[in-house]
Amino acid sequence: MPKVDSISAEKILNSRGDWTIKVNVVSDKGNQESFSVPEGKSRGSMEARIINPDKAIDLINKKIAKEFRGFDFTDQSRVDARLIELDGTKNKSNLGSNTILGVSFALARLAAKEEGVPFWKYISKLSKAKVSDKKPQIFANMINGGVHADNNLDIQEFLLLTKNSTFRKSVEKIVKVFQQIKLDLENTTSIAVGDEGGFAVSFRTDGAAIKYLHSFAKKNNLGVGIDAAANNLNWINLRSKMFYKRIHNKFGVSYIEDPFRENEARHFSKLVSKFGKSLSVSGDDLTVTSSSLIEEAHQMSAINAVIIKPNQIGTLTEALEAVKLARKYEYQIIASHRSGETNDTSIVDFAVGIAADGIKIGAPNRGERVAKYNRLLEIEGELKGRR
Ligand code: 2PG
Ligand code: MG
Repeated sequence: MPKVDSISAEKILNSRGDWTIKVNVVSDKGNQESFSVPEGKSRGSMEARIINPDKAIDLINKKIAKEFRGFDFTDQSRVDARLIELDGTKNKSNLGSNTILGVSFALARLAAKEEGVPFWKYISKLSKAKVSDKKPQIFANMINGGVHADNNLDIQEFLLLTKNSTFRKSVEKIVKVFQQIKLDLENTTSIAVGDEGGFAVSFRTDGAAIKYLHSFAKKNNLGVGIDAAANNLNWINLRSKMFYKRIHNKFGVSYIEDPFRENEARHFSKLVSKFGKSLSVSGDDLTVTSSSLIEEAHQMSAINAVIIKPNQIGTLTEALEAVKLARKYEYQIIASHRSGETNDTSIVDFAVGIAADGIKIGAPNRGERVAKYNRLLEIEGELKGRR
């Protein structure tokens, strides 16, 4: 059995220019892998706790490296159970979710390398998913607002959704439309982009931004969605409800993430019962990739779609458990990057490996997002045995 030879961590920058950690691992056979930890800005209060990167690095270099030396890292559930045990808290506040996720994913990547398979293939074995070059579809951020952009929009993300296309066709379409929008906006305003690469321009209203995207969606056979990220939205719920009804009926919006605050599950439920399958009501801050919170949401029929972000929960194994539960309830599953990213592309392999229905990787713009678009293209080649 291959064993851990060394684990070390270093401080690197993320896409916001904030410090994060990169975890490097080496096996006793001399194979090496690494993983760089992303960080969200609009976080749910129940997410596992991040700790200061300097402290995380210290813990990895001094404590975790020692604990894992000689450890068989090919059993991911044992790796993650050990990390959880070492932490000893419910919300990972002792070691920090960034510390734990860094080690969990770096060792999973190393196990894939040891087996000589791409990371998505390793994930698909763990999740028992049937991979294809049509899963995930891209939920592309075209316009950024809320806390991710310095404009007048309250809604955080305005998305275009590809439909039933291969990775290459999806990427090509999103890139084409992104360039069309850029050309169009350039005529009237200076172009700035938000944290996830979507245009950070101002519109008369949030509804006007959706109407604008809808015109491009119609011409290009794309869906329209939003992440309201309502924890940061200071609208009264009556206004939100009327707004969601209008954008669904008028502009065909078929995906709404976090339509209400994380403590307002009962309002989520009303949306689900009102629109049924025609609208994906998705939990992000509501469910934070936690099986117990997904279960709670299920008890209340609060969602029919769910965001999966491994760093919200802290280990690969727990993220896969959340996926399993979401599958059992037949939810639409959307794997997601964070707004603070690095060039690490593991989230794309994760999404392909669990055969997610969708993936959020921002716009085809900004290096850390482009890296993920390119990884999707690369994986299509690997799936077809061309690599
Ligand atoms: C979200 C995410 C990613 P953040 O709310 O879905 O798009 O943002 O990483 O800031 O939580
Ligand atoms: Mg969200």
